[in-house]
Order: sequence, then structure tokens, then C-alpha cells
Amino acid sequence: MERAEGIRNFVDGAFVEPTGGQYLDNIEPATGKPYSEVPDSDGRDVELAVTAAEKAFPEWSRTPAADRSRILLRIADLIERDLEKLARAESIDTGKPLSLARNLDIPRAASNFRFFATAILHTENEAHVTEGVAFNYTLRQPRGLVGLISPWNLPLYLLSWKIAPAIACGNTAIAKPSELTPMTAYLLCAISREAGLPDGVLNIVHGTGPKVGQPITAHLKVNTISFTGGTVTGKKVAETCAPMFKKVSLELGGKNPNIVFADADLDAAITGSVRSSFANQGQVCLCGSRVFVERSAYESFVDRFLEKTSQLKVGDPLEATTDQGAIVSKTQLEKVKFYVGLAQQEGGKIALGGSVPPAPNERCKEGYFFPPTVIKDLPVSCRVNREEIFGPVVSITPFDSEEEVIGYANDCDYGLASSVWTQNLNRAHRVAEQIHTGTVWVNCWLVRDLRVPFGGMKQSGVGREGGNEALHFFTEPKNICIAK
Ligand code: TXE
Repeated sequence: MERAEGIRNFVDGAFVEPTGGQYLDNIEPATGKPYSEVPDSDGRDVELAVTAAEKAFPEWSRTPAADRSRILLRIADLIERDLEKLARAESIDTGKPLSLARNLDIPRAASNFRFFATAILHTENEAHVTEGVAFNYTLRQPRGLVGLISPWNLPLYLLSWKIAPAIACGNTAIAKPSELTPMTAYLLCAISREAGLPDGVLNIVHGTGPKVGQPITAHLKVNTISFTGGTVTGKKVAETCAPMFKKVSLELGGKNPNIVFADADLDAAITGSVRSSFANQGQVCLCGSRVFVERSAYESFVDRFLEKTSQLKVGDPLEATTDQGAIVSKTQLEKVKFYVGLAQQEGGKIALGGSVPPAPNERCKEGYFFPPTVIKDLPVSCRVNREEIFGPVVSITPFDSEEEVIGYANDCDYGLASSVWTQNLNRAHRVAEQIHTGTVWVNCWLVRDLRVPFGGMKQSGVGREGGNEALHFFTEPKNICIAK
């Protein structure tokens, strides 16, 4: 692979070197080799970005919504124009199949910009008349300088899900993508400049969590933080922000139950469960990593689930026939292998996969590959069924009653998402109301309407993204009360 263009920080509308002149290797997961470099920035670079964002804020926050909307719509159009380039960059950077980046990640990034570009044209302000006394109206104003920190699994999809509402609402932003997958964030900068986004509205500082993420979260002038990543890091972000009374949104990990009742449409349940188990190599916080099947359907489901899963092709992410690409990093691959080993110690039986496959081709002989893996017979509350693996590994467990499976589903430190497969409408409503997750999909998975609240409870995070939740998060409500 030819060495890709060097990534630079984007500050005040210009591409700049990191102050310290240091760079990190950016590894291609499919080959295990460096293919580009990413700025190893530090607090000095964050300071430059904050200064730029502060300078841009007065003008941008006063820019009419119609003008902000036009620029964000242009960004969406340019993302679509550059779809192939962005999809290829995302695939190379993350190891995900090019087909997945082309069909999911990049189109959703365009949708994120388009959604919030139009949402700000239709917001309503509340008014309350205190009869005979006063007239109240609620003004929602931009918060100011916001910090946006995003993870490596869906890089442009999740970063744009923060940038779009933040700047649509009139804030200016300092964003930090994961150091593992910086490329599409870098490519977005030229797109935003071409779309006419004023200098300093969006600033992107590349680098590690401790050297760049932490200074962003700790900066006195950054009063709002939107974070997506692991629960451990989420706690560090919360610890930093709490004493500074910052507004924080935390979108963290998940250990999502996928519940299949015997009365389900099993064809749909199996197709949907294979997808929810292994999409993006299982590296989606919404993946259904704990599969529960009603006992009377268990054997049949397992046989057909294994058969369909065995048809998934692990391969070079750039090849059109690939269903499963590479795991994002050597560290993440080791984490997946650790949990597969632990599963066997905890009594699990590997029904499919479980060990590193042969390299898909010469180019990828040192890549980070792991096959879709299915584990049976695990104790319900063992570590593998409680801890987030974030890889292509699921457990399948039978259950005997609705009450029992709801108890299994809720006996979890996370509460992000769940799926329920049943053709009994009453049961669907009854079970969905009792499961402690922020999203419950019934007879589907990853159906996403951008207007709905998105997020989790317990250790899956705090707050919600999407729709009005995002518009409210990135604005400050003010009650103005005028005496009669
Ligand atoms: O995420 P991190 P990692 C889970 C998954 C994964 C685990 C760790 O289980 O194995 O999290 O993954 C930045 N202050 N998810 O290590 O560390 C970091 O640079 C401020 C679920 O990749 O949480 C990156 O930009 N920022 C998740 C971002 O935080 C800090 C998706 C996320 O990195 C920081 C990804 C700090 N102290 C992983 N330390 C989901 N919910 O989708 C790091 N960062």
C-alpha cells in the first residue's frame, strides 16, 4: 500500500503540524503495518484550537440558522460526492469491509449533517403566559466552545453525529477522533472548508486520549463535552468534568441481550441475529453479544445460526466478497482472544470459530483477523457474559420463561440496547417495557430514525444523542419573563 497523505491538525481553517513535531504510526489493521502517520499532539495544540474556536464563536453563534443550514447541507453533499474516497479511507483505517463503509458509515455521516441542517430550521420556542402578570418565553442559545471525542469503531459516522448538531446549534468545536482511526476526520476538514464553514468553527486535534483528550475535557473554556468510547475512559471524562460543572454526554459500552422467543419468525430472527452479532466484526456498541433463545426453539435456532454464520467470509476488507474484515488493532485482537480463552475456562463450548484464521491473502498475512465465534453452555452470569468484548464473539443461552429471560437481560452492568424477536404483539410490548436498555428493537436490529433518542443507562452512559435530545444538549435554555 502506498503511504497515504500525512494527516495534519485542522485549526482555524488551516492544516497545521503538531507543535511538538511528533507523529504516531497509523497502522492498517488488515496488514498490521503503518500506512500513514497521525499528529502526536498535546495541550499546546489544544490551546491553539481553543483560541481559534473562541475567536470564531461570536460570529458563528450570530449566524442565522438558514445560513448555518446551507453550509451543513453543502458538507453533506460533498461527503456524498466523495463517498468512494471516504469509504476506502474508512475501510483501510478501521479494517472494516469496504462494502460496509460504503453502505453504512459514509452515507450515515452525510445523513447526520443533513438531518441537523434541516432540524435547526424547524425548532420551536416555548412560551408561557402567567395570566395578568407576565409573558415568558424560552430562548435556546448555543453553549459556546464544545469538546467532541469519538472512538475507532464507526469513526466518521460517530464523529459527524457530534459535529453536526454542535455546530448546527451555533457552537464552535474542538474535536478529537481516535488516534487509531484518524483518516476520515482529516478528510472531513477539507470538505468543511470547501463547503464554506468559517475558520475556527470546526477544529480537529489528533492524538492520544491522555495528551489531547484530557486537555480538551479539562479546558476551562470548553464548557460542554460529548464523548463516545469505553466505560473506563468515560469514567475518567466524568471525573474531570464533574468538578468543573461541565455539561457531559457519555455514550459508552454495551453487553446487549438479543432475545428470541419460539414464536418468532425464525428466518428473520436468524438473519437479524447473525447481523447483530457480527456486523463490523462485532465492534459496534449496539451488537447483540448475548443471545437468548427459548428452549423449545434452541437446538433448531443454534443449528441454523451456526450454518448462516459459517457462510460469513473473513477476508481482505478491500475485496468485494468480504463480509468480515480485520479487528481494529493488535490490542483489541488480544482482548478478543483473551475472552475466548476465558470462555473455555468458564465452561463454555466453542461451537464455531474461536481461533485466528489463516491470512486471507499475502497482503494481509500480518493483519488482525478473528472469525465469527459462537460459544454455547456458558453460565449465564460468568465474566464472558458480563464484560464487553467488542469483537466477533457471542454466547447463546436457552431460557424457559419470559420472566427468566428478562431477569437474564437485566442482570447486567450495561443498559444500551436489546432486540426481542416474537410475533406476539402483547409480549413484544410487555417485554420491551421491562428491559433496562435505552433502545429495544422488536423483530429488527439497528433500524435507526435520527429523530429518536439514542443512548443507554447504567454503565452504558449518561444522556442521549439524536434529534431534539442533541439540539437540547448543545444549547442552553433561558427563561425570559416580561411583566405585563
Ligand atoms: O476506547 P477509549 P478504546 C469500548 C470497547 C473497547 C473499549 C476501549 O470495549 O475495547 O471501549 O476502546 C479518547 N480523556 N468501546 O480504548 O479509550 C481516545 O483517544 C479524554 C465502545 O478505543 O474509550 C478516543 O478518541 N479522551 C465504544 C476515545 O477517547 C480520552 C466504541 C475513545 O477511546 C481519554 C469504542 C481521556 N483520558 C470502544 N482516554 C462505543 N460505545 O461505541 C482516551 N480518550
